[in-house]
Amino acid sequence: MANANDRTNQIESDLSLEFLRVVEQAAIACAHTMGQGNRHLSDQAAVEAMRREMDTVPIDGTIVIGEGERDEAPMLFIGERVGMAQQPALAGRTFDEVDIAVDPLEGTNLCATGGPNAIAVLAASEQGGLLHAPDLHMEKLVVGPSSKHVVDLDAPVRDNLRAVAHSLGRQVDELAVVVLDRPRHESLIAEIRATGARIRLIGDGDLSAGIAAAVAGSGVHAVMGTGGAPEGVLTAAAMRCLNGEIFARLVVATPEDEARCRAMGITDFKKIYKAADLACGKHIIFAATGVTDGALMRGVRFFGDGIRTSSVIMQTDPHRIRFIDSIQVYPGPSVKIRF
Ligand code: VTB
Repeated sequence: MANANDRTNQIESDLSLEFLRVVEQAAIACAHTMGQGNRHLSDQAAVEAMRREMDTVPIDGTIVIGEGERDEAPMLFIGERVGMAQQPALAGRTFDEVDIAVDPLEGTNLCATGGPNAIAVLAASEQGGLLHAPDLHMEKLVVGPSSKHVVDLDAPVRDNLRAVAHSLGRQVDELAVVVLDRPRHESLIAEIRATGARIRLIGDGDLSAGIAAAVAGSGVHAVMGTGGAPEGVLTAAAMRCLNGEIFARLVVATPEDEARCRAMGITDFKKIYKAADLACGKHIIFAATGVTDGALMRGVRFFGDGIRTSSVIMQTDPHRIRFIDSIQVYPGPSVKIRF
């Protein structure tokens, strides 16, 4: 007979596939808007599709990182309850309580312009397993498994890059560091350039870049600089699965920022968080589908006979990473599928 642990694993492994279709549907919906130049339209398409699909997942879910607080966002707002437990017809049935962090379209501008690395993404854990982070900026340093014990958020850039290069058995000028292209990173970029390391400046999407940094062979060795805190929590969930690391500190600049932190239970504004702090859950699931082509996942392809998506599903328990290539086939007798 299955013991309690087996049962949890069973539930989780089933759920990871349920979450796969949630991110697939979000990606497909917004991919239809690729290049239309309307980031709000792209985002809305992803949010609506994700919300709809989420309610068919057998969970009692709560959004802990979402599209903003209730009055700002009509759907997938922080605190919103999602999942099959919300269906009146199923009242009385019990479902696992799951906390969920979503970014239905990470890289709205990337999708709107057809740029690379837009993804639909979510992370889930047992209750309390994901930090309720306010939508502030966050300083971040993301590295893969080989480099996670040799870097420090407060160390000079030069020291960190030397350490990363050494841990990867290469020269500093053989590294590729991803940095968001923002005026606030002017001095960071100058410091990285001074070391000779190569830089890939990106318009958006430090989450995709963070995932890539933790996967050998992706061509990304570190992500540096300040991005969004919600993306930081999602990155942390991915790091828990990939054995990489994120070092992160909230940017709390004003009394209003402080108040927003306090409202979420955060009182230590200087704390350097690691993946296990931002995503402390025992059971973490991370699911992402490519919207546009990226380092790890291809974008959504519409090919006449169906729709092809490329996704990654990762979980901590059982510890498993799956790269998934799905084809949704249109009805018809002469449909052709290619390998
Ligand atoms: C980054 C980036 C995101 O927000 O986190 C960024 O990775 C941070 O905010 O794709 P700023 O735009 O203020 O720099 C995004 O661009 C959008 O969520």
